[in-house]
Amino acid sequence: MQFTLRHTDTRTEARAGELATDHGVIRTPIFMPVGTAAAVKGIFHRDVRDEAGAEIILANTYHLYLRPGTKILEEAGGVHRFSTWEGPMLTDSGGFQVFSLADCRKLREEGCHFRSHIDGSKHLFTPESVIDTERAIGADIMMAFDECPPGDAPREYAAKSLALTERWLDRCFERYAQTQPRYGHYQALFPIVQGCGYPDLRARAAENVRQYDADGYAIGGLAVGEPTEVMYRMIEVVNAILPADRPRYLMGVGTPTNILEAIERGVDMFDCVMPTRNGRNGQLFTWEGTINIRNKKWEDDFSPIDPEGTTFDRRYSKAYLHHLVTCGEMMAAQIASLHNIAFYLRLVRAAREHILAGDFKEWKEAAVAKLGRRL
Ligand code: PRF
Repeated sequence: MQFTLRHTDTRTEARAGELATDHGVIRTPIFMPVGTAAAVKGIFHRDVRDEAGAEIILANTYHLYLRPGTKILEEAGGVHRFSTWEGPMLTDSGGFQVFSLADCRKLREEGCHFRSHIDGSKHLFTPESVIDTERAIGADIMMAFDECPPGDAPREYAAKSLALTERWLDRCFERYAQTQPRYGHYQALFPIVQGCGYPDLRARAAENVRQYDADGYAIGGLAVGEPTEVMYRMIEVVNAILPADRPRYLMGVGTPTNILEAIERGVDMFDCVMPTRNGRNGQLFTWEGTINIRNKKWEDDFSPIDPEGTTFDRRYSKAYLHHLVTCGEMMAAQIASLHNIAFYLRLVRAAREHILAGDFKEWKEAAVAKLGRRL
């Protein structure tokens, strides 16, 4: 898996690159829409790709392991063929979902015992079993199995948890080396840096993952309740240590402002449920700030959802979308989700263009001044 840096900004750490996978090239910085169960909620693949311009989507090992299970995925010939998403895909390891969704978790040296949030059945995830499951799913990028402690974890817990994540990482890479991709395309394995809000633990964690000659590196354990300034500081600490010639992926982040701040600090890849989840609740992201389309003030605003949007964003008015939300029409959630995904992709695409043009810093400051407003 080849990562080529096209340009590194001279005044910030921002980078523009290209990550080549067997399912296509991803231009970075990139946002990856979340398709937990191998579907971006409420949006046809065609629209995720052609309308929103997504170049890679993310699916989840925890969810796909529980349903449909690896047997069906293997019979289908892997997740690309099963879902008909033809572009690059990434699977998160479930290390995060097990901790946020599953019931009755028991964390042990060997792995994590949990009960399914669907039917209460008992399961065990180990670093080895997660790699096997990710091989069976067949995404282009697999994530290592980690523990993600809460944002306010005390230092002692954070250090213990990081040590466990590091032992698990070693087992992940060992299993990775012993197994082969099943469906004829290459699968990368990205390690995940943990360490909560403690700069020395983060630095140690970044030094540790560097030892693996990975195709890319992820920063986890952020946007889990810590102050935003702590998150930005941790990104700086970690990115100063991660190899400059590999992509860096900040997991589960965040608002448009968070994404631009992280790009400025040298992050290349992002995923977040915010555009789809908040879209389903009627929140729309625009360059001028966020809109709550449920608000009565939009009932007679016939201007487009986003005048700077694609053909699709210009087609529907705020008043129409307000009406659909009020009536509980399914299309309201679909339009809002697609709009938000398209906006996030335009955001990272614009960041890339400004990095290449050399005026990223000024552009980012002006964008951030408006993005956080509530309209
Ligand atoms: N680990 C994994 N997935 C994640 C996270 C993590 O720490 C986060 C934290 N923001 C989101 N998704 N495996």
